[in-house]
Amino acid sequence: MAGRILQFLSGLTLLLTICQAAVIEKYFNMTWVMANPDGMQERKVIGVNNTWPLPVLEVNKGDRLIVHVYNGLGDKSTSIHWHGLFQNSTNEMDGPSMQTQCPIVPGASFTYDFTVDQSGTYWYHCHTDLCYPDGYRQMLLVHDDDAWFTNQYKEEFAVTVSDWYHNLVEDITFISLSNPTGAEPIPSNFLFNDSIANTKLSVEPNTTYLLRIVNTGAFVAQYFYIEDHDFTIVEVDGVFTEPQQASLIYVAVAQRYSILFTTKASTSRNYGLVTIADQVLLDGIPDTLSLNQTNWLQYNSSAAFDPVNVTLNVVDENPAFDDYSLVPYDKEPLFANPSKVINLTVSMGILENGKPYAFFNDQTYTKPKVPSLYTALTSGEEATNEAVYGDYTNAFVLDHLDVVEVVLTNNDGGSHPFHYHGHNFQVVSRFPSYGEDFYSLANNVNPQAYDPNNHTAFPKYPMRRDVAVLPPMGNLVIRFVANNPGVWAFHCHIDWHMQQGLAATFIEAPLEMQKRLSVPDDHFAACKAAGMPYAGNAAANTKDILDLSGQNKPARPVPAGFTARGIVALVFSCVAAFAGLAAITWYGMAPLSSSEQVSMVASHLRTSDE
Ligand SMILES: *[C@@H]1O[C@H](CO)[C@@H](O)[C@H](O)[C@H]1NC(C)=O
Ligand SMILES: *[C@@H]1O[C@H](CO)[C@@H](O)[C@H](O)[C@H]1NC(C)=O
Ligand SMILES: *[C@@H]1O[C@H](CO)[C@@H](O)[C@H](O)[C@H]1NC(C)=O
Ligand SMILES: *[C@@H]1O[C@H](CO)[C@@H](O)[C@H](O)[C@H]1NC(C)=O
Ligand SMILES: *[C@@H]1O[C@H](CO)[C@@H](O)[C@H](O)[C@H]1NC(C)=O
Ligand SMILES: *[C@@H]1O[C@H](CO)[C@@H](O)[C@H](O)[C@H]1NC(C)=O
Ligand SMILES: *[C@@H]1O[C@H](CO)[C@@H](O)[C@H](O)[C@H]1NC(C)=O
Ligand SMILES: *[C@@H]1O[C@H](CO)[C@@H](O)[C@H](O)[C@H]1NC(C)=O
Ligand SMILES: *[C@@H]1O[C@H](CO)[C@@H](O)[C@H](O)[C@H]1NC(C)=O
Ligand SMILES: *[C@@H]1O[C@H](CO)[C@@H](O)[C@H](O)[C@H]1NC(C)=O
Ligand SMILES: [Cu+2]
Repeated sequence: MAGRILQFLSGLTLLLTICQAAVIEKYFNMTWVMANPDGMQERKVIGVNNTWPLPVLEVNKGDRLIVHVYNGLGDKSTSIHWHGLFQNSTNEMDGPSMQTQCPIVPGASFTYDFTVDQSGTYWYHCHTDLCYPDGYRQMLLVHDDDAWFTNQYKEEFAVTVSDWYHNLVEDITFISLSNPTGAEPIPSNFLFNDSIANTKLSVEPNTTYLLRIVNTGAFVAQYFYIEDHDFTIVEVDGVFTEPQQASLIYVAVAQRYSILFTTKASTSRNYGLVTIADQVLLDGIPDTLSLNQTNWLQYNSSAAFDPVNVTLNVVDENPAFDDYSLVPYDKEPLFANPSKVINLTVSMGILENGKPYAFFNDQTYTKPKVPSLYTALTSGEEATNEAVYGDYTNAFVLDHLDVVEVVLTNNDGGSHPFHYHGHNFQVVSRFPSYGEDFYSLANNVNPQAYDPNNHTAFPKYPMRRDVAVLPPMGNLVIRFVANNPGVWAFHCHIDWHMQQGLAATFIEAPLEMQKRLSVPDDHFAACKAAGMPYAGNAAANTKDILDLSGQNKPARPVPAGFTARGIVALVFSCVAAFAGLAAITWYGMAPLSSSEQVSMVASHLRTSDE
């Protein structure tokens, strides 16, 4: 009897929880506004309703979020990705243009409408070409009273860290003849919560707080520590973890951490919240760019707020905590015996047009004419045939409930933070690991490939997250279960690299998608407004679904007999001859002011030519 009453009560609680779920409805008019977050240069940024930073979205687990987007920009297309949210049964709300929707062109509208059935720290950002570096990104926090650490802190804080450019993305020379080495644009600055040396977390002594940290940058990872305070990691990328002590973390772009920290007994002074940009990612560091920033834990408003004297030793003597050793709180066991293995080798290089691109297995991602989701929904039985998604979209079809293993091998001397939409994944192997050896292979000639028959033991309960970093010239092995029918982007989260084509499309259970998903009419209206087809294969052919003629193609590969390096040299000497000032024209056509930029380009040239 008691058992039955309990059962009844828990049923009632469930019912109440469902009934309590709120509907949070927002109207976003995307507009250009002026902002000057670092106090060094006012610039145009993308705001909502003429306001920037964008609104922080806060919901409770189970809530329904509806965001009506109007593109009031006039000159730029847009879309919103809800980073880390699974969009289980609502794939059409995921946001990446040409994968799950058409771009929202100026003057068009689009409604995102979905239920948030996860908890933790997320963010939202534009996912149409290069657009989030122009300020179009913000936190999305999902509160959950059932989180295991809910009762362990008094108050919570949430902050973003990010790189910042003083120029609009259109005004930054990147995929260009004048940048054949693909040198990523050096940020103008680094922001802490969209500001500089301006954030003070007001704390009481002897008290525990929760701090959420989101890297909303386009490129650069950052180290983070609190002066003289250790802390406890309790969440990564929306996955609650077993408590893990740490003193320094490495937060790649798009990654999130929640930490608990306990304040000291004394209020005699304030302590620094220190961020240090990972300089290894930068091809050069202009004198004007400070890699480190201090913000503060404010114990005492009358005491000094001194910048922390950061030395590089902080990072060298204290390798950042290796996220590979985290254990998810739910202790989900290793996904064993993959039924599908996808090998992806990452490389960077140029195509025949002399411009720099990025490749998975020598193929740069090129957008299809029809968003891949709409192809899956309109191709009938042929939706399971990879061919219909086109030859240049890096499309992989997964069976429903496949245990998928993705083996990433890095044939590039830079690290890449990989993100998968619609899931989090287990990180089952990584070489070299975070910490001292992370960059040890960067100058290798050949990558260290993963050997499925000879690797360190897989963790019993592997760390799960939705962004993990592939080390330079190393490898990374992730696993997930294809339990979310939909079209999901898999890509490097360095926005510059994604624009260069470092992306793939995983098509999960297309026949299940046809049964479960439905696309609202306003999504098709957005295609009409954009003049884009929304049915048929990647070439928009609806009659002969296997005829891909007319599909979008990338530039051709460098012809046989020319090495990529030869082309680089050729282009370089053409540019040099043209301008007579090789070093200055090299990096870009944008005006260059400092000699640092010149020497940084020269050093990039050296490393890539060796
Ligand atoms: C934007 O402005 C519209 C119209 O005034 C308003 O209804 C809406 O709530 C505003 N949205 C935000 C996020 O402030
Ligand atoms: C969006 O904002 C712009 C600029 O303030 C305004 O002209 C336009 O009417 C707004 N559109 C909507 C649909 O709110
Ligand atoms: C960070 O900025 C957002 C708004 O941009 C604000 O809501 C939030 O309170 C700030 N965090 C802290 C700790 O000040
Ligand atoms: C903090 O805790 C310590 C020891 O528990 C106690 O001695 C001290 O008075 C507390 N300080 C404050 C400001 O509450
Ligand atoms: C706060 O700092 C001031 C200046 O250093 C100091 O005089 C004061 O005693 C401190 N207050 C407390 C409560 O610790
Ligand atoms: C910063 O630390 C370095 C190395 O420990 C030291 O040489 C230097 O004097 C310090 N600078 C300041 C302003 O404290
Ligand atoms: C931190 O920034 C200061 C000021 O720009 C600079 O002097 C120092 O070298 C930087 N430290 C590191 C580790 O980058
Ligand atoms: C992936 O690579 C491994 C190791 O080179 C190889 O044995 C396997 O056949 C490859 N699998 C696929 C599906 O390409
Ligand atoms: C397995 O890998 C280790 C470490 O890379 C290497 O030393 C060893 O020779 C390898 N064993 C075999 C049988 O390949
Ligand atoms: C999606 O929901 C189904 C149940 O409706 C569940 O089995 C599956 O695990 C979910 N997938 C994800 C990624 O949460
Ligand atoms: Cu990358």
